[in-house]
Amino acid sequence: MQSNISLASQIGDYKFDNLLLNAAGIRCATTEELDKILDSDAGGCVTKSATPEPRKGNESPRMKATSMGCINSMGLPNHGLDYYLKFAEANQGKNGKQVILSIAGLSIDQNIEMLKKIQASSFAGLTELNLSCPNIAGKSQVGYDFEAVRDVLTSAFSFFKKPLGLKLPPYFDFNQFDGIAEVLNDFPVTYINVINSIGNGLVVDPETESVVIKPKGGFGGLGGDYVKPTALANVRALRQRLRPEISIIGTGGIKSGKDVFEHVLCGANLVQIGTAFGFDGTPIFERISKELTAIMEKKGYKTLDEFRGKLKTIE
Ligand code: HRO
Repeated sequence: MQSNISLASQIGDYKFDNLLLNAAGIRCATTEELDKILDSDAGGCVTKSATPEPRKGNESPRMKATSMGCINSMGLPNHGLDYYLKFAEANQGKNGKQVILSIAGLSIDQNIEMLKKIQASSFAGLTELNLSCPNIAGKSQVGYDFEAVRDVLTSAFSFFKKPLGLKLPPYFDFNQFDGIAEVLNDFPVTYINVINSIGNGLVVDPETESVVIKPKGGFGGLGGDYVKPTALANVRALRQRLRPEISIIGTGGIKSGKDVFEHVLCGANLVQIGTAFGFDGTPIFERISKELTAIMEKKGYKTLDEFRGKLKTIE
């Protein structure tokens, strides 16, 4: 039976037939993996965050699945900006699907250098500037330093005229929600993506009496069930504080249609799936689409707009 329920959404001028995307970093480092996502039910794909040159990343073991999700300290292994930019130029808009190009320089200068290259290229899609990688030893997450965020955006928007999104770390205090929103509202940011993994968690194996990943003494970014309430809080708190023109991608703890429904209720325009996509691969996009459609059907919703941001509070 043909459903009259739509999972279509939009960010800026960019239309997505389905609000589900992969999260940067999971099964998206090669063109083969990216092609697979574009061939699935996802509304588009996001590339592994790129650095100016290819990187091998941190030493293994650098990712460990747990019963509640995963911990990683990959350290930005990637094929370098040229590789992903070429893919993005060739595939953006193909079959009505968007390619989001993710970049994560190790300094402001590297980010500006990459944005200049993207500005000069034929790529006309969305670029996602990752200001929240928790796994580079000796580098703190730019997203926690609001003056540094202001500096990078001031430099970027002095020449970058294409649509720009920002991948942000999780915030935990109302002062942080207020502080980052105040900065972002001063710039023509197209969207934000919240949240990156919760940085510097520690998983302990009591059998071996050891940490489970090698880099940084075992500290790494948490994803999966651990992070959903924090992700929902960030989507909600920032939706309440950002200019309405700034869209929000909700990322964190999504493994079912119910999880997507909750992210949209908090205000997400699109959502990205990381840990669970790592576990299940591309069939997850069809399964979650069906689950979300069933929830909407039961509740009598035909579009995401009918419930987006409409989370109720208790009087
Ligand atoms: O590559 C990584 O270690 C990594 C990145 Cl860039 C990121 O943004 N988030 C994460 O959990 N891992």
